[in-house]
Amino acid sequence: MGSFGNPDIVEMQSDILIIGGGMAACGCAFELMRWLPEGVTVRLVDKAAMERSGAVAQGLSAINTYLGEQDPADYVRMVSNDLMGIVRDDLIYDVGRHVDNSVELFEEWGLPIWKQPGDEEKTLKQGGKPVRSGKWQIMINGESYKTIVAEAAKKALGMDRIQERIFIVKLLLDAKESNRIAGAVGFSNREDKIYVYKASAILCVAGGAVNVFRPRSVGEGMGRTWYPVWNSGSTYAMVAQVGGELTMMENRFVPARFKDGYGPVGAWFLLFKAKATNVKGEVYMETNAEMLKDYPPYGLAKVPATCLRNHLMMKEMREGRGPIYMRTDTALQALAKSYEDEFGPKEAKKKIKHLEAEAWEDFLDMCIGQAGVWAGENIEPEKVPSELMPTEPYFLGSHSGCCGIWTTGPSDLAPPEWQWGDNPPEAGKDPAPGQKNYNRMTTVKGLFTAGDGVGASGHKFSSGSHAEGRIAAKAMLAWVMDHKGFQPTLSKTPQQLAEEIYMPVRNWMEHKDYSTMAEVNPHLITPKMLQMRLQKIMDEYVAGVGTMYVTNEQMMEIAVKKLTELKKDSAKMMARDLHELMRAWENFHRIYAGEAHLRHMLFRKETRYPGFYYNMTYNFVDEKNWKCFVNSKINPETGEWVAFKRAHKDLVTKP
Ligand code: SFD
Ligand code: AMP
Repeated sequence: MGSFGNPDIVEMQSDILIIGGGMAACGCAFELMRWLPEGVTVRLVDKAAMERSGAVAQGLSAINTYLGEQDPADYVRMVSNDLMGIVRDDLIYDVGRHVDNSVELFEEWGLPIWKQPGDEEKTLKQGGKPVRSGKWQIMINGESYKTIVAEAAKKALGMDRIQERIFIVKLLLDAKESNRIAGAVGFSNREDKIYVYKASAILCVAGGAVNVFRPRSVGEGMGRTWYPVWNSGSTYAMVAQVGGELTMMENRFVPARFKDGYGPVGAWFLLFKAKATNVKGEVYMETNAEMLKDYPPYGLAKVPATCLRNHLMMKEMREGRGPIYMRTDTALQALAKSYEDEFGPKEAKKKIKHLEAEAWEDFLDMCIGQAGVWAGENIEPEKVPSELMPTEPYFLGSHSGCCGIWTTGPSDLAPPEWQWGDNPPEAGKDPAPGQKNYNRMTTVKGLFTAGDGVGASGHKFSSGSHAEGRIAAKAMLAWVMDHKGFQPTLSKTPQQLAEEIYMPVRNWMEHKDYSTMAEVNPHLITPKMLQMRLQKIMDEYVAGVGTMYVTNEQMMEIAVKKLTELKKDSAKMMARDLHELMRAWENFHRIYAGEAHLRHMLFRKETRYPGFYYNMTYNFVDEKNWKCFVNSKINPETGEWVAFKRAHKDLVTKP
């Protein structure tokens, strides 16, 4: 039996390894088991418990991608516009044409999906019409959404193929074949055990990155953020460290959210038709509409891009016309009046009660903290408005952001430069022609991703991430079948890997008696302190909330220097128990994700996403020179980063 500081080492091998247990992982697991050929082995490893892990842990109240009768090409147009034109149409179209089937499965597995009057008894598959909150979004009773989706994945895989509460620390390249994935290594956060995995194909789907920037809620509300605190950039960091090409890491998502509780706004804007106003009651989307003309065509679209909606809101805050309010009161009152006019007072009363319940349920389903704020502050949303606030930045590739990893696209849609197999492209070069393509493979052979992992293709949300996991599953099976003879070889022994992982534990054991307090010890840094230092740098120099999302080239150069020092000092991080060991490794991942973001921001000489961040050295959109992907890559041997452009291509005609 292992003990703290002296863990057991367990070696495991499977053809396929899934890292993560979120929406993409569950989709992949489910799809793999539909096709799994005899003799092919699979393993899924999640740092938490699949039933409540990842971004959908709390549940959701809407599924934001369900196309129904709409054309996937229109979906591509919407996503492209929302992300200021620089996206991969092939990847988005691919999600669009597959996503509905995942939603239909969720319903089959027990997820209640709201239906229009008269269609309550019909499933989506039977032609039941969903209640749409917006053009692409449908309403659900989704408190148990993740539980339902995870149950189906667990049932498909069987628990003997699943390991929970194991944090993957790094991916491992093959010792014999260059740029070829061979395995991963992690540790249990419950037992003194290190796990060394070998595999022929790996899906790295550990979600986006939260807590890289200083959150608005600090001491009093530490841990309160909008995106899931548990996702710490592992996807981007681990893939980058083995040389996988990243794309659009300069993109971030700064959602406008209900202040302090981080309650999402979509249902309020789209379903309840609420307006957001400044302190004078002016609708800034109307009074500041002129500003959109600076950003054609994205600003002049019917629905201006998410960052531009922020851009108009932030002007009000900067010029002292805050707070910004979501007018829940006038929206609910207007709906109540329309019920009275249509149904008369008695029937209307019932409907209004139901409406108010829905307003609360929107938060109770996916952001309980916001319902807590309303209750704690005696807010009755039908009577008073609630404050909105732009949050700290997050990195994600599945919601209204598009940072992530550069992958292949579907063979029938992607142009040749976005397809590869055994001979992935080098930095800035095109892949060799005529290769068999494997959809959603990164530029590392055998390494795949999906969901928040795939860059330049946002607005997949929960359903699209699940569908993308399924897409990757099929390609991974093809990869495994086509590389049957592959025997992964690791360049380090399991003992060497274990020593690397337990470094923070060794630090603690060696130096703990130097002082009486862990926080005051020149040899040690607690993960909590290191995280705060990272967040301070990112906040103050890389356009966090502290500077109202503003930075410039000189400030970012300072951040590069500070991050370099931080990285050196991170070798002193300590861990007093397994939980703290996980916190330490989360920070190593956050640092890489933050550094990638910073390096991409420095490379892109324009402000492509006003409202998400402003680079005041180049505070404009430059369509001529910068309508291109910014990609980057680390040399896994030297650790050196390079950033470079890749050409953008529209596959779907845009207005
Ligand atoms: O309201 C490791 N999302 C919404 N999607 C919708 O469809 N509708 C909504 O209503 C949505 N909204 C919303 C959403 C998210 C959140 C947090 C809120 C509100 C409050 C977005 C989706 O949830 C999101 O797009 C998908 O979940 C992304 O899927 P995926 O698979 O890429 O990530 P994941 O589900 O978070 O899973 C990550 C997994 O990785 C594990 N993990 N495992 C091992 N080792 C490591 N080092 C690991 N690091 C992480 C995690 O435990 C998890 O299992 S609304 O705002 O619009
Ligand atoms: P959110 O609650 O902000 O995460 O948004 C949920 C969904 O609604 C996403 O698909 C958003 O793109 C969309 N959405 C949110 N606010 C607006 C808005 N003001 N106009 C159009 N779409 C929106």
